[in-house]
Amino acid sequence: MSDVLIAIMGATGTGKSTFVNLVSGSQLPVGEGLRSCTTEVRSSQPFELLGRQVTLIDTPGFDDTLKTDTEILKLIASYLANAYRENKKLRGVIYMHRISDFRVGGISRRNFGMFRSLCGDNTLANVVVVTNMWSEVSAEKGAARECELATDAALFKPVLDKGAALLRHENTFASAQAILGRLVANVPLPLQIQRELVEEHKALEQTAANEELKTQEILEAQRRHEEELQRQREAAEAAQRALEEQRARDLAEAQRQREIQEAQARAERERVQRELEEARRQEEERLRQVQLALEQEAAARAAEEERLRQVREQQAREAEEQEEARRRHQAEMERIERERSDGDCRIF
Ligand SMILES: Nc1nc2c(ncn2[C@@H]2O[C@H](COP(=O)(O)OP(=O)(O)OP(=O)(O)O)[C@@H](O)[C@H]2O)c(=O)[nH]1
Ligand SMILES: [Mg+2]
Repeated sequence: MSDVLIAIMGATGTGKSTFVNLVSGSQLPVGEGLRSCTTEVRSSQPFELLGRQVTLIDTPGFDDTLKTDTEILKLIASYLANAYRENKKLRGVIYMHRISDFRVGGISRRNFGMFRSLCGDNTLANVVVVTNMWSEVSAEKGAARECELATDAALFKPVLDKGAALLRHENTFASAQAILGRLVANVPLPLQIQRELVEEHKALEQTAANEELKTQEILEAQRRHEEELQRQREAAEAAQRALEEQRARDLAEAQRQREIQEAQARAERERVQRELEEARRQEEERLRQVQLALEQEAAARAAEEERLRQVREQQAREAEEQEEARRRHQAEMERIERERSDGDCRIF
């Protein structure tokens, strides 16, 4: 029988089953897609390490895609309670965390919260937080994140302060063995959930883990509610934006239409203006022509009057000359008459 029992916990897809298979030679199913893979608590085949028989307990992560958190808690809690009742005590608990996660999001935090409430504070000396997937990040980034994780009061700092260790898993057999080597010689300690269920005979609903689950569920409901509110806010903002964009487009279109109409009106005004100009110019030209004709007519009339005046003068002159000639002729005739009369007298 194994004398060393070590549980592996952590969020789904963090490499728990891979770790178990690597070091124990088991063939537990390993996930490939995004779906959770391990949905039951499974034991590895026992293997020898440092002269001891070791069995690893692979657990499903909370936030499983197929099971609710309550179902997962029931599975893990009943497995651990049964093991404890059978006097199979845990010498260690490993919490797996991907160093490649660039953000420790809600799922990781919830899983770690559940992990803490399952373990309690008194067993933290037997806990190792294992970071893996180091091949997925640069050494500098990984080291910086490791430092952040170790000093984050909402994450690993409290457990490290209370005796837990933080170790790197290099995804090699030797690395896995080295991690387990830190745990195999531990004094077995009951986890909080085991004490509560077995020693204190609490119902699962009365345990700290269940309490944590409820808190997490409330937080999750709040988060979803806030997400929904945010979604609605964003939808309202998007609708408002769309409305404003439409209004801006309508305004721009109205402005464009106004400009077109103004341009048409301006062109029409200019056309009328040009026609008026042309008509005025033609009228002026016509008037000028009329004026010219009148002037020419006046000039012709003046010339005619001048000609008539000259004719009249000529006629007057001729009349005068004729009168003069007549008078001279008459004077001549009178003279001749007088001379003849005078002659006649002398004859007598
Ligand atoms: N690069 C790298 N990949 C790993 C490592 N460990 C596990 N993986 C990969 O991560 C994926 C998930 O591994 P699993 O062992 O199924 O993870 P799990 O924690 O058991 O997941 P669940 O059973 O769903 O809770 C698989 O594709 C593994 O090949 C590691 O150390 N480095
Ligand atoms: Mg698994």
